[in-house]
Amino acid sequence: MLPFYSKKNDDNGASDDMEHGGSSDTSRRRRRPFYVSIYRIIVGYSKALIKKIQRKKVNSIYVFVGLLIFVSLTIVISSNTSGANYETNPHPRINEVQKEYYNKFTNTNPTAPLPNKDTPLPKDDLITEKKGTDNDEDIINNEDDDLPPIIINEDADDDDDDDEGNNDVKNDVIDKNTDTEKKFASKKIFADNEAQERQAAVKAAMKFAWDGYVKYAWGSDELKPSSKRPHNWLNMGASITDSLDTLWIMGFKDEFYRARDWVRDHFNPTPDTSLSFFETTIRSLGGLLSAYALSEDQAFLDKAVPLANGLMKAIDESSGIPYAFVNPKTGARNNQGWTGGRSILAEVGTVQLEFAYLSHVTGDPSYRKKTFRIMDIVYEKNKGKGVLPAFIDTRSGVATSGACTLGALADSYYEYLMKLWVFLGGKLGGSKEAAKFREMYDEFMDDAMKNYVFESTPSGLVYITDRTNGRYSHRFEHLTCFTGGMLALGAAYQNTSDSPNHDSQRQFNAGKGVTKTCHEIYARMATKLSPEAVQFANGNDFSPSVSYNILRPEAVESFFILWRLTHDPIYREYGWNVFQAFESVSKTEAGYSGIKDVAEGEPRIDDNQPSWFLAETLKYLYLLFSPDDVVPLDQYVFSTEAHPLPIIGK
Ligand code: DMJ
Repeated sequence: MLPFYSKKNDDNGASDDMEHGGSSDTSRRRRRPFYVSIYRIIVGYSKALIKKIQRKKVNSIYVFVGLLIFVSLTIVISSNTSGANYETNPHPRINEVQKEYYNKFTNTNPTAPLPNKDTPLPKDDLITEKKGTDNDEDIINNEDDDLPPIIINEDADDDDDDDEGNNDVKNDVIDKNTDTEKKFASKKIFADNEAQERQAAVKAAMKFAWDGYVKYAWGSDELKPSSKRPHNWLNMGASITDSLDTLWIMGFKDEFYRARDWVRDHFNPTPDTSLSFFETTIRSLGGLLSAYALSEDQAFLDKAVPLANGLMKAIDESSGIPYAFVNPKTGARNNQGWTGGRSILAEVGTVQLEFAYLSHVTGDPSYRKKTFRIMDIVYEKNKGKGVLPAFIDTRSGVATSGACTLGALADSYYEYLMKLWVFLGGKLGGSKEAAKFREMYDEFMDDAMKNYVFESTPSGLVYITDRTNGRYSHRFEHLTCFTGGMLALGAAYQNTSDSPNHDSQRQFNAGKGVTKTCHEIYARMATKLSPEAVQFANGNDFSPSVSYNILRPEAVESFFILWRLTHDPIYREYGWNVFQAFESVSKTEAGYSGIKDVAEGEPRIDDNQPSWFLAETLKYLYLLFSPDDVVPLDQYVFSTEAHPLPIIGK
């Protein structure tokens, strides 16, 4: 394996220090947790008790006090230690999944020889986009040869006449006669019939998955498609809020309005229970807001506002950093024990698009101000460290521990820095605020490109890995496949006045490289489905290290973005291959299910249809086979849960 970036660098000490628990003054100033003090008292007491026992001087008062302290200590430790209100986490699934990431991805115990700083530098041709590639016909290059290829969709209306008589396409969009809906009336015909057929197949898959959910799990979070039962973990009807915009975009009008009725009549935005700030924001609030943006139906905003007001209580007033869980009614909030009572980078940094859009449509700036402040604090408190450790001290905003990664627990923090810049109009010149997000993103991506991007042997597959205490794990998660689209979009949209000194060409190529790797990971498995994570090793490319597949969207998300940016047909082929694997392996009687091991000849299903399959995976596949003006990238930005929100900047 070879480091992807051609420049040798010696300036990564900051990150390493940080990984050791913080080189900064802030970490030294941190107060000793109170349970450590209690622990010390107990040890002292136990020593005294043992002496008494040895001298046969123990009496019943001593034993009673001892028992009392033991029981109290057990309760204190098991109920978490973040300094907020501690509640038992009512969402075991989130705990399970996140804990699993934590254990699997922070444990560095590589089984194969790993590359290091002395490993030879990469070949130039892998990191330099050359003119004369197959893509040249499909893309319009910037005048400056050093900039990445950018698709200019000037002729979006030119084909108007061509689609006369193309009934299938017209039937495919909602035909209610409002301006908003007209935006989704496709004006361009497909480049070929094949794309149209594939789009129809994806649409049929959505119908099948949705119908199963409606029949067996209506109103619950998710469908168990094999046992045909509901599954709840957020208790917010997650599949409904997550699917609204997909239904709209695909033209499922009746289904969309039935879901709207459920939201209006049954969705409780302020339940008296503990909610995940992040999951509820991206699946419920994001889904409602996107549905509002597309349909302009007030019912969605009427629920989004009280939901957001309750969720905002997760933000600690003094530090400005949110806790992981909040009760929207009482305001009680807490972090989880397995994070050491800390907040998670991806969770604090992946809510801003949703809240900023809410400010835009309500005219109330507080949602935007408070959530943008989170980004400012995290950036300021960790300036110069490069790619950050994934755990954040809720009281200070300092990134304290965990792997430095663009993957699990951190991923969408970086995605949102770039997308906030797009959302605020950065691509077109934007505001100072937009430029600030772009600067943050560029700084992190510079470090990522120098220190986290590698290339495998023998196949030269580009991948991005994580680093803990200076050691690379060389694991690559399916979750990290989103970086393909993020890097490519960030590079293609780069605006020289906002980020003059960053190597967009290299980032664009890295994005393409990662996207190709993600397809390869699907293609090399017996089931043609990607495992959750692979381990790269010298001379052997990769092998699965976490074998399940849970219908995640990140690979098809990157195929979609790269398709829109390059129009290279390879991305449609990639997407079609993955879709066919879902059809042949993951489809059950009533919906689509994750599988337990992608390497098994006869894969066992896990009996869960995650709401992101409807929100993201099928939506991105559908858009991959759609004309460019179906949710055009120059007008919409996709949230991390693939909910399109209109770009509000000029
Ligand atoms: C989704 O909920 C979102 O895409 C999130 O950002 C990451 N994980 C899942 C999909 O894998």
